Amino acid sequence: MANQRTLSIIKPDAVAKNAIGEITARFEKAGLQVVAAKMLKLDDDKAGGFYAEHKERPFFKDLVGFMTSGPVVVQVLEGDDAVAKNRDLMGATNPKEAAPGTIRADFAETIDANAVHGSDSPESAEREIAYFFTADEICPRG
Ligand code: RTP
Ligand code: MG
Repeated sequence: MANQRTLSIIKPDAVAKNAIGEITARFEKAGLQVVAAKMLKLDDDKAGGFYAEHKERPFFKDLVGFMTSGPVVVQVLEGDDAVAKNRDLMGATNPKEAAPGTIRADFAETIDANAVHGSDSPESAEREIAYFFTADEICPRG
């Protein structure tokens, strides 16, 4: 399986629950390495730009409002099949439909405040990583 990178965001609800460590431990235990990380308070432009693909959707305003409601932790995760592996760890978008043992099942209650974001394809990952990190902020272990 190819080595890959993906972008993860621990969203404001999970940061507020003091779950940064527990969520990051799940990534690490699954064999993903954190190769870049920062904590940020997003503004409307940064959050809206990140979710630009959803601009015309009815939930867009609420989504931006939620993502700017508190600090987030943005990480680049690296490992075999990182994009799909992270999506598996996260579980379904709606926590009520997320499989037991997934991050969203364990840390989220609603589709609006669903604990984590993960890139949905290698192409999205490349774009999303560049949206938050410069090349010199990424530190592969070698
Ligand atoms: P994310 O981008 O945050 O990782 O989530 P995702 O791929 O699982 O879901 P996506 O379709 O990209 O939606 C982005 C975020 O928008 C909110 N959403 N609300 N009310 C709704 O029907 C609805 N649908 C999506 C969710 O918070 C989702 O994470
Ligand atoms: Mg998405």
